[in-house]
Amino acid sequence: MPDTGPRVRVNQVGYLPKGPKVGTVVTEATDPLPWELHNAAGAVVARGASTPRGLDASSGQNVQSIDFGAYATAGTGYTLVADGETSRPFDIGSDFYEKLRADSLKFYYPQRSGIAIRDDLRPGYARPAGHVGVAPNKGDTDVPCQPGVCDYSLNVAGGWYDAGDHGKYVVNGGIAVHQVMSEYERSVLARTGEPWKLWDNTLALPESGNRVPDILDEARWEQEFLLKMQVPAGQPLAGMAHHKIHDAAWTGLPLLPDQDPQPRELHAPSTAATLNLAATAAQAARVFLPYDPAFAARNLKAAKAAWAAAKAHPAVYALASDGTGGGAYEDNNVSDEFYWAAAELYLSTGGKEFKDYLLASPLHTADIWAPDGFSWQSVAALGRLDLARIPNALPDRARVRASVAQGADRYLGIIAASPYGVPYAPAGNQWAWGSNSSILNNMEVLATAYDLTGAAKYRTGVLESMDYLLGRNALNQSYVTGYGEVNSHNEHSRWYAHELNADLPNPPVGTLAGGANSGIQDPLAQAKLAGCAPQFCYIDDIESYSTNEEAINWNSALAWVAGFVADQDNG
Ligand code: 9MR
Repeated sequence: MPDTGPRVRVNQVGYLPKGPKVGTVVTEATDPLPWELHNAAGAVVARGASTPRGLDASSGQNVQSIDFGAYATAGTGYTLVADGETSRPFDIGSDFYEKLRADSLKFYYPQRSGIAIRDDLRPGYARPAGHVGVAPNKGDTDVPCQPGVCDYSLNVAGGWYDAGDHGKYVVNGGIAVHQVMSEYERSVLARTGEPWKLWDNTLALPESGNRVPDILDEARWEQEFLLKMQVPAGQPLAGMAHHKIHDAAWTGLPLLPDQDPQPRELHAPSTAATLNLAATAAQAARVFLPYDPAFAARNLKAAKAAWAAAKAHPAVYALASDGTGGGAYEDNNVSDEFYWAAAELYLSTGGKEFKDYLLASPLHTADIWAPDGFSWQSVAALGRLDLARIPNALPDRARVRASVAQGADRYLGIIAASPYGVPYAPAGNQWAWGSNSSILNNMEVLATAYDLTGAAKYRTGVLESMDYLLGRNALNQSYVTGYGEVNSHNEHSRWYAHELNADLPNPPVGTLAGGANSGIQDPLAQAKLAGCAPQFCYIDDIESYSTNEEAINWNSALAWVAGFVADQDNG
């Protein structure tokens, strides 16, 4: 067992003054325990008795919860005391969530491929452009297909590196850029949104000052890449999208992007990638329309071509076996990708074809709110959430909106049944690779239900769930770099490899670690964590790629939720 510090667990970053405040004490006691809230001077400012919650299956711990929500005075350096133990310190306030809104999005700029990272914009993170054709890189400006896949090459420079590797994968880029654009759309539309917080000059980007919201400048860097992955007109499978582009063989750590000597290869097109392109390009068409109508039109054209190509080739699957030199991102069920793409195309065009497709799809009325959340492989919820959130003329829109609240009610039930209060209940208690993103994606459903209904229980559910990610958990640590007294900061990455080379930085503040993963698929985790209860299947070591990587689709979930939470400081 690792040393996890004091047995009283809190959100080590902080609690909103007008939000729920829950702590957790790990204890043998089964009767309620007295607790005290101390301010920074050590004075007792609140007290009460804890609530026994019983044995937590995700940690193997007996726990009790401490509700100090009635205390609402902003300040720093609070601690919670119970059972002879004092928690790590925390704040009551909201500034930290405003900072997290920006930091979780600032993560993307130094994740960019094809551009030098400027030190004036990210002090300590400057590095040369990766994969622009300068030796030893083979470059992404002229990438051939894998042998036998096609006989052309494409300029696919740019985009975001997927994670701690140098690969670029359309399905994972798809969900990530969608969630970033969706954070923007939510903020503009939501009752409690503060869209100006995402406006120009908010993220310190090369594009800042161009009168376009910085969040959209960042999204565009990825969307331009996704467009480049489309099979050109005149070629076999024209209109489809190549599934991915990455190294021919896996590389080791550390390795800066510009130092990667591996040949780069385009992998075969897939229906899943094609529909990710259709969905994100359709979304980009409406999101960018006020800022750059030509870019919007280019996206709409690509989206329609991708949709037609997917209809013509509906079952071209990416295989699990294609995992040499990069992730497989396999998927052999694309009904959910069709549904999501149809939803985005309908929302941007109002077209009858897309409306008819949606209304005929079994997924349109199915219960799609899985206890383990949506993911890059399972995207029906992305369509449903947008059909609920974004104004449209669907005849059953009221039912669509109600279905989001039904999903959110399921996640509230999961929180209530979880002694730590985590909105995540994977089958067989097997926590997945990237579980932190699954938790955040369920929080996005809760948050959307709050935006749609105004029912306080959903807001409470989101805010209490945030505690798990920021320290109220079995390991007593925050999973966001730079947030919380003890936080993940050695995430697996080839260039944030400070643990291996002191000249390199740790990941930037606001980087989310993948999180507890029952599968522990990497050798380091297998050596150190064998037999772990789910919450203990995590180690903040750069070698543990299956529990501790950083990734664009995980930070997009964090950013989306951080934006929502930052908007809640008004009440
Ligand atoms: O996030 C992906 C997870 O759902 C899969 O189970 C796992 C194994 O296939 O791959 C994860 O994605 C990784 C990708 O394959 C390569 N780049 C890093 C990604 C995050 O670990």
